[in-house]
Amino acid sequence: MRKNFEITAVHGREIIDCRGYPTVQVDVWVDNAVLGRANVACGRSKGTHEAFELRDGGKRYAGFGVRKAIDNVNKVIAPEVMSKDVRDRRKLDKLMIEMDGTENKAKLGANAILGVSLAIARAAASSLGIPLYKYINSNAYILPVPMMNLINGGKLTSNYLDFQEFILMPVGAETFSEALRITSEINIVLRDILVEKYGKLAVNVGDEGGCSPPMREIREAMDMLVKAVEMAGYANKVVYAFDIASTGLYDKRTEKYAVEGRRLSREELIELYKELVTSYPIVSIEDPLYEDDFEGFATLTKELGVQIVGDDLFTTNTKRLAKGIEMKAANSLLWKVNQVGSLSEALDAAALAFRNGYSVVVSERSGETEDDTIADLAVGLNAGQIKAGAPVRAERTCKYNRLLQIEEELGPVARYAGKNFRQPF
Ligand code: 2PG
Ligand code: MG
Repeated sequence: MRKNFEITAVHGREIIDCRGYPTVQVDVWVDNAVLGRANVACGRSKGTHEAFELRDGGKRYAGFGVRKAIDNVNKVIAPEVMSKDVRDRRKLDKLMIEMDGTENKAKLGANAILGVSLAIARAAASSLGIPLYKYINSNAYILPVPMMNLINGGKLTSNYLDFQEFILMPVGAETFSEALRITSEINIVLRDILVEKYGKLAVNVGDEGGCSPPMREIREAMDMLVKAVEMAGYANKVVYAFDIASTGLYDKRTEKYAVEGRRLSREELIELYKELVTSYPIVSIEDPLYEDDFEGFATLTKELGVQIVGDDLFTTNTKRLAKGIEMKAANSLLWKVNQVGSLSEALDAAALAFRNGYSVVVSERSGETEDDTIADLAVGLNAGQIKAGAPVRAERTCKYNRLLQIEEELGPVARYAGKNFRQPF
């Protein structure tokens, strides 16, 4: 049993993410012997209300460098955190938040603070000799349903599909490993039928590893997905979801959404969702409306009767989530640690969601790295759902592969959320 939990070094470095943009990596050492390392992911279709990501500007890396954030880690945060007890995770997060002093972490950068926050959590778990998911929650046992973005559109790729993510959820599997196998098998079939119908360019993939076929129509994408599912023999095990990322489709001036070459009002868009939900077994829709339209979200949540997930709407921020709960806007929180910029605040947002009957979807960013932390966090929260892209490309598969390890490690205790994904415990 370790006796010394003192932080003996904190070191940040600039690395690149899966899109080749720089991001922050932080090493936290405990007792000169135990390392906790974490990378910060980056979004592309970001919410306006996310915490501030500090970038350098200038010529280097086309302005996206993170040397200033790294300096903040090494020269500002490190001296304050050094010699502290790594198990005081919450206290250390609070210290960094206070050092920053701004509402949105604009001074030190959310990317700097989060890098340290996650590395501390990892270092604490390792120095206690337990996996991260157990460190987050000693009663962690639920393996999440993977929300697999098999067809990419919107800002995540360069085709003409307006909706950002066409997602498959293998809720009928018995275990996580079966869920992963089912989705991979479907993805293999999907690639084949896309090539057959649209030619080989159709299986170029978007940022999250999903195919990016040259389609325009939502129903065309859905029909291909459904066909692949049927051909693979899993029609009774799979349901569907969308991330619309609709803020990217919204024109504030005209208050209309650009969808399939039309300009739709909020009401017309809600009608479209109703038709789609009737035509396909769609159980979840993320960001169906513009990020500040709490009222519209409330109407839609009442009328649609499926899981409505707030991503840009809430930005993992307890204040925005509390407003949503108050107004009954959405019924699910998309949970992204870098939207708020510290693990403690993100955990508070998840707790608030659960307390109020909102489900929680742990999510990657489109700009991920080989870091698999969110897999542990999803199990740690017993969240029941994880969104980590298609089951291809290492920055996606590392999360799914880590979940396989966790499932094995938990053994008979593990339970796959399956059809209970909205209320897994
Ligand atoms: C989203 C995500 C991740 P980004 O909109 O949910 O799927 O994209 O990280 O670009 O915000
Ligand atoms: Mg989203």
